[in-house]
Amino acid sequence: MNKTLIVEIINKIQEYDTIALYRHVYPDPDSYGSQVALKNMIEKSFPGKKVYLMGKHDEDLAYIGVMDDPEQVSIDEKCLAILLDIGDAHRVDDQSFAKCGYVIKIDHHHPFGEEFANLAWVDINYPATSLMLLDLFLESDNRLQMDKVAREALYIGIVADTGRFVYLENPTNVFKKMEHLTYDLNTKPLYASFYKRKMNAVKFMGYIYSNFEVRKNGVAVLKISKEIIEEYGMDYMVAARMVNTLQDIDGIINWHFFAEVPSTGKIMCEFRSNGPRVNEIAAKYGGGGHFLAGGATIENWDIVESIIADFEENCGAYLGEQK
Ligand SMILES: [Mn+2]
Repeated sequence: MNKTLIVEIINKIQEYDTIALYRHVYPDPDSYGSQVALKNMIEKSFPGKKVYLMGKHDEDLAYIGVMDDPEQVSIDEKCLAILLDIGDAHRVDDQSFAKCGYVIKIDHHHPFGEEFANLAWVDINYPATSLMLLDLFLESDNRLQMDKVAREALYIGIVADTGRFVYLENPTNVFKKMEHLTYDLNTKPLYASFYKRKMNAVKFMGYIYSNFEVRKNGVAVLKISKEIIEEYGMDYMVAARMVNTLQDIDGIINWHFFAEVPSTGKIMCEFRSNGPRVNEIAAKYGGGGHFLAGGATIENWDIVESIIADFEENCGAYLGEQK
């Protein structure tokens, strides 16, 4: 938590009449929740400001909120851009942020490359950007208000990015703060929306369990061809995001998915680990992410085996250190 940055961020919000909130491509509940919650906070605290939710709308996340129609939005140097849950400039959904007069970034990803925001609050110790926004609120000395819309959005963002609190080493601090969100929420319908699964995705899960390969040094992989994506009626991105279907398998320390993008032939990669870091190998192939969860998009299948070899070597070194 950084009080000076929090004060500076709120000062900037106060200064601008038009504020555009951005997040990463392939949205998840944390990025959506951050956007929706911050919009609510700004509108409740500073009535009259125009706040836009930027990025392509995702129907599966509509229970959290709805993005603005890009046709109705005009971005120029009079706008303040706030980028939420984004490590790198190329991952911002809607590159119009570059036209804004000032750019703030609030994020918990491991940063790659040079900082491009005018003001950046980046802290990889936060398990979710939504939790950073809860701190922004709690440390605002009552300059920020929010209502149920924001509290639900932050709640589901934190639940999602912590894997329902499973990824935390110790949840005490998070639990203490959650009380500021949950005191009058009915979380049951939120979970119902969060957990709802599509029939074809459940059937595809059967494909995952039957077809993953176990490689050297505790590395499990699944290659998903465009034919398989078609057969199951899946979206390649949704398929790749189901990577954690393979977590918690005895003897597996890395589990990675490679999904072919039907329209381009590129391969979307998702890397997961319960020990050795994946982010350096992800960066080597043009990707990024967190220490234990990252991804990349690569040109074609030819590169996949060398990525797997890198992970096998990385896991081998890790296993050697554990002895
Ligand atoms: Mn996040």
